[in-house]
Amino acid sequence: MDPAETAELYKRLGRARRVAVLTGAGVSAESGVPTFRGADGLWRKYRAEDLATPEAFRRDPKLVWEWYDWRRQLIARCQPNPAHQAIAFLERRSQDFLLITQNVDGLHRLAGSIRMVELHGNIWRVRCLEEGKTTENLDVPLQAIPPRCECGGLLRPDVVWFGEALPPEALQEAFDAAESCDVLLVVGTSAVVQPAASLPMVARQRGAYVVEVNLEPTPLTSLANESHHGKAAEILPRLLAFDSAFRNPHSAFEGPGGPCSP
Ligand code: BJW
Repeated sequence: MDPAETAELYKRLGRARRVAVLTGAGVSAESGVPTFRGADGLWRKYRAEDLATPEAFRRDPKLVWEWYDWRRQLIARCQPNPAHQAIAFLERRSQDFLLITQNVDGLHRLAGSIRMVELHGNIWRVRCLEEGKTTENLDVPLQAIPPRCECGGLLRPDVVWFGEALPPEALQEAFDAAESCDVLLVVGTSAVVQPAASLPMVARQRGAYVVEVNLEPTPLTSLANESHHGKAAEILPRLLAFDSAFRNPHSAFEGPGGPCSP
């Protein structure tokens, strides 16, 4: 990690009024949640159009639910990792903060993040196709596949599939944050799925300092002010001085820009 870049991020965070973080599947990789793309990604074993589209669900709801039931069982065994914890720490250290996640696993909330929007929904919620009502469902494994609502209607996972609109309020909040933040951290996303992939571009155009953390280069890398390549669970705690802040809780962001909170 380049010390000059770390110092610059520290300075920016110290001065920032608004901080935003965009996360993708890579932030949960070290918790044991598979990513979508890449060598071990879900899309290597499964075809996205067979499982993550409304057409796939209409064609074969049982098949789609079996996949989600398998993923829910896997995620239920996972815990937040130091990357999730460092982001929750950054929220507590920031005046105005928004976490924008594409992940559906719920691990950010378990790590203590509060101010967040889930752009692609949440795997622990279901939606009734008859009533449109959304409810929490934590059954692991599911009691029946496909699960049904009390009204008899078919339930679907409350996630966003390809070709579907994102939750409008969450999307608006995400774009507002991208347009107005001083610093945007982009962690563990391939930055190819729209509209989330546009958020770093918007932030950069509006003058934000954009920092990427990813195992490998992405389409965002050339545009970001800083790119750090490696595991998020190792890089983020160091980058945000989360580990040293545990030893000295007053140290974080007291860099050249002064302490973060007034
Ligand atoms: C690590 C790491 C470690 C690993 N540390 N890093 C052409 C142009 C523009 C748009 C389109 C287009 N063609 C089609 C579209 C639209 C489409 C789209 O963007 N497609 C692209 C693939 C081309 N988008 C949509 O359809 C969206 N809706 C939409 O556009 O609606 C329009 C509309 C408006 C009004 C009415 C109706 C419609 C919806 C997108 C929904 C995406 N859904 C999914 C599934 C969610 C549910 C579920 O989980 O089952 O969301 S797909 C999947 O991709 C999931 C993710 O959230 C999303 C993004 O993936 P992510 O998080 O980036 O993961 P990966 O695996 O891609 O990357 C992981 C990264 O981590 C890698 O870079 C690794 O290197 C890194 N990494 N380990 C750090 N330890």
